[in-house]
Amino acid sequence: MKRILVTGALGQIGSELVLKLRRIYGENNVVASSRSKKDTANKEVMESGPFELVDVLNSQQIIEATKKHNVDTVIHLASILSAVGEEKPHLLWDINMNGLYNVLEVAREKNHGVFIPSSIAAFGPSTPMDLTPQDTIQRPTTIYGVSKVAGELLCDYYYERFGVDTRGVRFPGLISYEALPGGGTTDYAVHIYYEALKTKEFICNIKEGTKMDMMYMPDALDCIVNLMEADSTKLKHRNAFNVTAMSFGPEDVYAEIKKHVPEFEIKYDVDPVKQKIAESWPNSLDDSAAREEWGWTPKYNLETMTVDMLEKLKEKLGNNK
Ligand code: AKB
Repeated sequence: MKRILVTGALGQIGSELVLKLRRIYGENNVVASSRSKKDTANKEVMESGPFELVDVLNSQQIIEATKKHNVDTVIHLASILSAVGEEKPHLLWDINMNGLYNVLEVAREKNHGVFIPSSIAAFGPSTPMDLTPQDTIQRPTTIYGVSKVAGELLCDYYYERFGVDTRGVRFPGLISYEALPGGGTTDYAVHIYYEALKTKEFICNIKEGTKMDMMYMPDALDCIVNLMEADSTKLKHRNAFNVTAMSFGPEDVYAEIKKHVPEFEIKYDVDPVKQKIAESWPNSLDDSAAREEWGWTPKYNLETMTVDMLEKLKEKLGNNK
């Protein structure tokens, strides 16, 4: 990667990824893009290097941005997540599928690489739930999951048929302190940290005992960079690598936070839609293909992530007691 365009750059992943990429590849070589400028967005993402307004539903805007900045890689993050998808399935299909199609078509014409995140949502209730294999049954029951499976296949097709260098991972729930996630099922695992410091009480919308794979954002960012920099000849899977760093339920993350915030309390008020989605996803993934093919290894587990999250959030919330 030398000159990179990031779509959806003001979201949870993009807000941190753009700054990391600019540190590695140079400020002017990483173009942040978004459909609109958000007031709540990290201004540094828009101001520390090139920024373009790109709606992924508008191919012309993608072409203009890639041409203007002579891009060799697009990291395509613009997407709608699982819970919002169940509220707005048509919008999800439009953005997740037509947006991806437009990005892949521009990549085919301009001959550049693409990173596309898939998700644990690409699995469903008939998938083996524990140590879910890399290659297994994929019959998801959410529109988000359906779009992810279709996206994985489309990316494989663009590689096989047109030689587009497509690569991707199946991200688990991502935990971070910079930008909040928007509309996912795993969002509780971010909000719990904020509430532990802000109100010392968290009302959890996912049932006790519901295990899902999770990852701390610094590991997720390394995933993207390391996979995109990996030797192409070593990749057998290319798209949709299982990756994980930890697997936990709400009671596990609560117990870990409580070690640092003893007065913290949790209550449950389960959201049936999110709970059904969570139960349809794996408890834990087998990510050995990513480990073997491009050396994936996470740095953080629940314990070390919790220490870092609480420290960074205390600074952010001005709560240094
Ligand atoms: C979601 O919960 O929708 C996302 C995901 C696991 O893809 N965080």
